Amino acid sequence: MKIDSFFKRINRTSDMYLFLWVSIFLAVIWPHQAMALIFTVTSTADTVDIFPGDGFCTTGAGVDCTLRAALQEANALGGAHTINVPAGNYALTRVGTNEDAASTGDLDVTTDVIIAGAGNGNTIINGNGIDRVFDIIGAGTAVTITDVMIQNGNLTMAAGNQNGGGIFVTIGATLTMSDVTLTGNTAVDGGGILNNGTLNVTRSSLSSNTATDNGGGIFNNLTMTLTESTLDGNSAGIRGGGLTQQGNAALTNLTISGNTAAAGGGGMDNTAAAGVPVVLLNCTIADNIDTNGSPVGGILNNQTINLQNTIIADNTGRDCSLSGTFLTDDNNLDSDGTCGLSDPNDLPNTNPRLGNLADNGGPTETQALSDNSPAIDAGSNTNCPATDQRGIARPQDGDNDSNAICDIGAYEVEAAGGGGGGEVIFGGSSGGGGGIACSLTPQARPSVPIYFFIPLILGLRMLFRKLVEKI
Ligand SMILES: [Ca+2]
Ligand SMILES: [Ca+2]
Ligand SMILES: [Ca+2]
Ligand SMILES: [Ca+2]
Repeated sequence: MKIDSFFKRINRTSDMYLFLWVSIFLAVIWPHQAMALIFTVTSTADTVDIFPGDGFCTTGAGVDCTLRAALQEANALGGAHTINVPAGNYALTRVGTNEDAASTGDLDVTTDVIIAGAGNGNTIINGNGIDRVFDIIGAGTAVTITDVMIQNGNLTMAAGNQNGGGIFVTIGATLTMSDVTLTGNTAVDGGGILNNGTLNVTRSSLSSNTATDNGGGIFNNLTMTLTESTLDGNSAGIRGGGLTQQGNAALTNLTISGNTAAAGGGGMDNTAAAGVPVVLLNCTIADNIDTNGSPVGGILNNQTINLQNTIIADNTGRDCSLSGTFLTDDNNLDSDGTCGLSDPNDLPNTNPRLGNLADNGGPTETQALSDNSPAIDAGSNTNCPATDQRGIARPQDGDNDSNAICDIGAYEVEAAGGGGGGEVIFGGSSGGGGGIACSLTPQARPSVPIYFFIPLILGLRMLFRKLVEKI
């Protein structure tokens, strides 16, 4: 239709006001990009958004919002958004690896998003063996994942990038993960996670993940903090059953237990470059296995690791390799004398009398110290974290001599009679809602597409014409 004839048709006052009102209405309701949206997933189906970028998470099947659709919508809008994922089993079914638009295979995240489940036993995101589960993409992308289980990602059958079975973090991206269980994921390197960016893990369990090469639980290439978490039952076909470590790493209140590697470092393999800080503070590295002929079940260290208040014990073969350097800040314990512990308050060649990995309270499993463990009150209060891995306050007077001193390892024995501290209660799960389709916060507003201004422009033009006619 020609513009002139269009104007002739609508050249009446009522049409003009209609255009004005429509344009004002659209401008008001249209979400602006700078504001954060909150999407609430309403379906466990694995279907795509019908129109990514319109501000609404809608798959076209009724009003359902799926996890994949919510990510597509968030990615298309850009900015920072929140996706609440209620309890349920969210299995990926859209086959297609090496795709980065969240349309097939893994769930690609290219903008800042908080993905909040309803608890790591309730919200289960299942890779279903068709690809990895999450792909965190792009320099500056910051993603937070809480209160979900991530399982059954598998990349070993695919061509292309076969690393990071549960999650892959690209260069420049940041993943912050808390209260997450990551289990049963498989890849070539980094069965659970491969990190090329920044990885922060808190109060999480990485268990029974598999790397056919290195890093069963995690393969870290750049920057990583692991806090109040457990890596257990992970395996590697070559090195680093629990963890392969090639970057900057701060491990605090961490348990690495019962992991297996075929060629060294059942618990952990460290090849960070010289001078890159690798610090283990109040960690317990125990019962890890190396199936190699000259095994190092605990830590295979080819560079430098700084140990503080840390237990390395009961691993098959050797607790530590001889090839690297262990800088100890005192107050460490090993069970076979292989970790080079020589400071006055170190306890080399000492049985820490650890319990088996078990639920001892707190969000993750730990290995308790038995009542007569030599690790009790044998740590240093310098740099001692404010709680143990479970959230129990440190230090406590575990040997009942009226002197509260930090224990060695990730577990703090509570003082008899409850003196010396108490449990620190962490915030609860951020649960997903339910029932209502993709909900927008009232202030949620992406930018207005230019075509929404067309009625406004036409209306103003008509208003101008009317004024000219009256003059
Ligand atoms: Ca949409
Ligand atoms: Ca991808
Ligand atoms: Ca994908
Ligand atoms: Ca103590």
